Amino acid sequence: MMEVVSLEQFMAGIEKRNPGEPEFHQAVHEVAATILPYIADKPIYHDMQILERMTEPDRIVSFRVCWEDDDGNVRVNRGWRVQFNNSIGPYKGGCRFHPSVNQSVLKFLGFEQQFKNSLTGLPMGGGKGGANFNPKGKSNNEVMRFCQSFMTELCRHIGPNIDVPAGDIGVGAREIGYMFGQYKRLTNKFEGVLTGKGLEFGGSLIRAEATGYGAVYFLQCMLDRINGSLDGATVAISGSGNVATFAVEKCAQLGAKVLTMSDSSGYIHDPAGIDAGKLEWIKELKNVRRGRISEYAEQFPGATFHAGRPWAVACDYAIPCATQNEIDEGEAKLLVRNGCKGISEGANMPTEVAGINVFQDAGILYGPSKAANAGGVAVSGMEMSQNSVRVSWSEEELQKLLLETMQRIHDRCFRYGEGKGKDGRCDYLLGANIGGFVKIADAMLAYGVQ
Ligand code: NDP
Ligand code: 2IT
Repeated sequence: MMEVVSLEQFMAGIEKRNPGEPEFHQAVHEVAATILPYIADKPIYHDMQILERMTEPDRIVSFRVCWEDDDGNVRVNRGWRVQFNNSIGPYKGGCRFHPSVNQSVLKFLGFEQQFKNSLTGLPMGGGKGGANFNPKGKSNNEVMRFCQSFMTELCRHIGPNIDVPAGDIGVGAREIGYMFGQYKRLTNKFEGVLTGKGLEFGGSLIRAEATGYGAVYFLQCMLDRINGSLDGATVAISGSGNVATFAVEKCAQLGAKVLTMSDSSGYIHDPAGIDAGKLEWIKELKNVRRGRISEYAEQFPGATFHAGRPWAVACDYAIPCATQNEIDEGEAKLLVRNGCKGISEGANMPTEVAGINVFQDAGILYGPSKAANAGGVAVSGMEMSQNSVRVSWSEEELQKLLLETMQRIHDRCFRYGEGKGKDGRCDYLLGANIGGFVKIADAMLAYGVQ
């Protein structure tokens, strides 16, 4: 019989084996704090060291990415693919290109991805990749050369039944196109090795919309249980990339007034609300001109631009959609004090641990990222299915599937989290962690010791 370890003992081991990786420690801590009590009376999981195995990636590949900039200078970046766990399907998860990318960030993202993918109910394992490349200010040709060099190494580690990367911060339709083209050229295979592809070459309708729409659907599911509604509510959103844009779109469609969006330079506050027309302008700004959100305040009278993050703006609901640790304890307190009644996390791990505690102690709705933003990877899973059988599903079918998937994820979180939160409310974080854990753990048990 293996000894049952305390959270402190478990985390001491994690920190010792993974020095200098604070984001990874944070993600594991959040999961272990809920899973260790859950498995306390289930000795099979201890005896088979399931949580210990789930916190150790199957493998990490790191490689040099060398490319030439427009002035002919040779540039060197580092790329990674963290293949975390393929117990319930091929490794699946996005690629991030951002100067802050390092092994700790990709390990936290790959670790979270296992649980998220499990929650979708689809056969996908967990992985994540990326590079410390900064796409900002780079020409199209520079981005193309970087993507081709990145894929030249990555292609030997991926495949439609092995590992299927997709987009994340700094990786959108343009980058996926360059990478898919290079994979096809190197392998002479046209196959579903990436998701988020263009519609002309095997992409799925609504993949671009899926994460943002899904995060709003998750909030709506939580609200439905308590007879709340987004109609007429005010919403603060951070980010102005893929996830944020479509979260704003869905909120506006459901009758909410979105007050804010942001980027790494600051946020805009529009008391009149960001409607569909203004959002079209933002899509053009971001996707075509690749401009900054501050330009919004110059374009639309009444809107203002401010340094920092948007959480001081009073709102009924907040949907963080930029990056990890973008809501700290003080900002969480500010949100609650200003009347915020619920959070749905579009970004991955956007709230610091102390901030989560504030939301939970206040008894407001808290939809954790691994459940709330799973709509994106769920539609990626649908893209994989369409590629396998060489068909394209209709937009209507996919919209219905996305909504049903988010409802199913919500219900699974509710099943495990019901009555476990403050004053008998649902603890969605605990529900998401346990709901994601069980399927992977039971698959691992079936495989024996490996
Ligand atoms: P994009 O690159 O499209 O947009 C990212 C946005 O967040 C930009 O506005 C960017 O501003 C801002 N941002 C990024 N890093 C920082 C930072 N360190 N500080 C402040 N702002 C920052 O990425 P996505 O919209 O795809 O991803 C956003 C979040 O959603 C990430 O956490 C990602 O992991 C998560 N996610 C994405 C999914 C997807 O399908 N794309 C699926 C599930 C989760 P700037 O332009 O100034 O850098
Ligand atoms: O964090 C995520 O879920 C993503 N970036 C999307 C992953 C995917 O494979 O679509």
